[in-house]
Amino acid sequence: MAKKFYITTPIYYVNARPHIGHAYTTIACDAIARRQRLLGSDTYFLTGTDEHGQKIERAVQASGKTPQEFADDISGQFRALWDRMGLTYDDFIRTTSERHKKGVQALFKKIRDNGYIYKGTYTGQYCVYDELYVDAVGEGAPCPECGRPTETVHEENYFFKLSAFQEKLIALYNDQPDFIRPETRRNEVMSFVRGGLRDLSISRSTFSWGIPVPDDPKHVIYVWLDALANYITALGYGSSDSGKLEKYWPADVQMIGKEIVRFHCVYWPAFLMAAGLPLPKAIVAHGWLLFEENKMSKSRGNIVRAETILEVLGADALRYFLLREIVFGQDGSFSFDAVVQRYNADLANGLGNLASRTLTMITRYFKGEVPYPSHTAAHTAADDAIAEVAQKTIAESGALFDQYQFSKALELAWGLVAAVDKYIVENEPWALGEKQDEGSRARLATILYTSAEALRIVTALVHPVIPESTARIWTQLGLGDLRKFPLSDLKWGQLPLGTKLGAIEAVFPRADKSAVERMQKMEDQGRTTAVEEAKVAGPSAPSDLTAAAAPLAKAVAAVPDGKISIDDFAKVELRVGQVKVAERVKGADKLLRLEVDLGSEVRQVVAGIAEAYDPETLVGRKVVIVVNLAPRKLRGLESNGMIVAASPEGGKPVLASFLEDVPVGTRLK
Ligand code: ME8
Repeated sequence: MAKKFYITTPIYYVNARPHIGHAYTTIACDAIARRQRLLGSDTYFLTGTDEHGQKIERAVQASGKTPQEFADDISGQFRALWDRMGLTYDDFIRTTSERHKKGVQALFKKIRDNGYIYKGTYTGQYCVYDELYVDAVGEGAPCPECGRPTETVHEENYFFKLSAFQEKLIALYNDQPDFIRPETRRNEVMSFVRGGLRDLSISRSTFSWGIPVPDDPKHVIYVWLDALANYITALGYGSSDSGKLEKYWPADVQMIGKEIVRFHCVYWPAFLMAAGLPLPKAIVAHGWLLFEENKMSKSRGNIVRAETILEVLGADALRYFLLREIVFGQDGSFSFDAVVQRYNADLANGLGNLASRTLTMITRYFKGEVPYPSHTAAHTAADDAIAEVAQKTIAESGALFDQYQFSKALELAWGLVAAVDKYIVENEPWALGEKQDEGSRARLATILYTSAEALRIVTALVHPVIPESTARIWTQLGLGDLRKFPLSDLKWGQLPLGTKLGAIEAVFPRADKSAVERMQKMEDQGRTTAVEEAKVAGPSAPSDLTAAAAPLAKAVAAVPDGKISIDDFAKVELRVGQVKVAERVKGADKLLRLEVDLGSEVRQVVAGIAEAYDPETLVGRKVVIVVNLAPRKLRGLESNGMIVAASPEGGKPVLASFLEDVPVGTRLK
């Protein structure tokens, strides 16, 4: 019977549209799932969206939609993007689906019946951004995880006896050293748990966008218990059909970003233990995609959308870049330049060129049929060397891939591409092609067979990473459907002699210089959609002092005598904000990047005030923000709101401020 293999991504929040950070995790899981299928495993790949909680409820408030309409829209966008990219998930779970709600309630009941849930009172700080109870003191105290202001929660809650699991968790980490990967994350978790675990509040009663607690619907279940349960509710936990659960649970790999390690490596196994369920085999945490040195995130507003790269270079280019360029587990930078460079060097000039020159020569010299290699006189040590490199690559590249070392695995595969390129250059098949004597023909046949066989091997090996283009090369090799190829049997010498090649076409057309520019432009122009996105994400978007003010002036100056109506003025939403973070923007003398607390959210605003104010002097200061301006990007940073200042002719801007104290978030009218 085939070995089963169950892999999951985190389920993504629907407070904003997907960006390449989400694509990164999902692509990595897709590549692993594809490899497992080729190796013959009965594979199940799950992804989905996380749709409840206070963070989503707040995001919805600005949208004029119901929470469900809102969630339907964004969840649909995630799914549509994954489909457009050809990701091979087997199921897409939504936490607002009935099957999930039932499963979560069943899990809650099970844990309660097992004696691990009790009622108590919680007073403390809550970070809505992280949906996390934190150790901090006082309203607005910064969250120790993300630095955003926390809110004081005083509620009667249900509590989970997390403290009862401290020793069991330590034993788990010791007994299963591979439970948390990589090692650095494991060490962090160990020291967190050793530091002591307090019981966890697992219900909320001050808002309603969640799954009701069974038998006590005034409370909704804490969003992380709700969300984590997806990994089993998708398999039918809590339903009458538990076939998939029995077959696939426990998960073989649960892939996450490093910021949600605690939820997956502490809370999740504790919930499972409390419910008497088996634990996943491995939680694998990768690093962050950075853009201009910061974590790419919707709240920072420095995201890049996957669609931009798909449009210009295709899905395989994005997949290859992310898995080749970033050392898995570490943070890695994204730039359009780097994507285009990788694409041209490794795909267009590397694999693409090897495929086209090999297949074109077979067509020209052997009427498009794979030639018979010589085993005697026309055979040389150089041919054997290629076969050896190929065999070694099969063994080593696969092992590296299975250890999540995608970058090294691909580097090795491209080592084979380079070896064959060199082999072709040194053996000059084009010169032999001019000759008709038997010896030359036999040598030419051997060289082209060797090249085609190496091409076949590298194509099969990297198929999980670049599925679309390798499937096309495979068809050009005359080999049919690559998805059905049994990868575990891959070895040198399987290319059937005399195979008729398919139609030959370039798989990776070279990207010209304008590719970078086009992608950058598309990102900057994505502003119409970004308006919605920023409203949704809560934090972040537009302003350089003067540039951002222009569209505003245009919008309100419509009345003939130059006056505007009170209704026009009311369109401009001005609020009191407090600067939490202020820093200079690299390479821009006039700009400061600010994070401004508006009471209900923290916004990123980029403002042209660097020549008038030192960033340090602004932290803690109350300012006036135009809240409802369309977001825009300045120096790659999204600015979401405009800071109000007097701008004397030829002088420096002076920030609007108050003589009396005013609460953060107050509207000016
Ligand atoms: O945390 N670099 O959802 P989320 C790399 N709903 N990966 C990134 C990334 C970046 N810059 N940005 C996002 C949640 N990701 C919860 C999860 S699971 C039961 C609930 C990826 O929408 C990465 O996988 O904030 C990260 O962990 C995840 O998206 C967070 O997505």
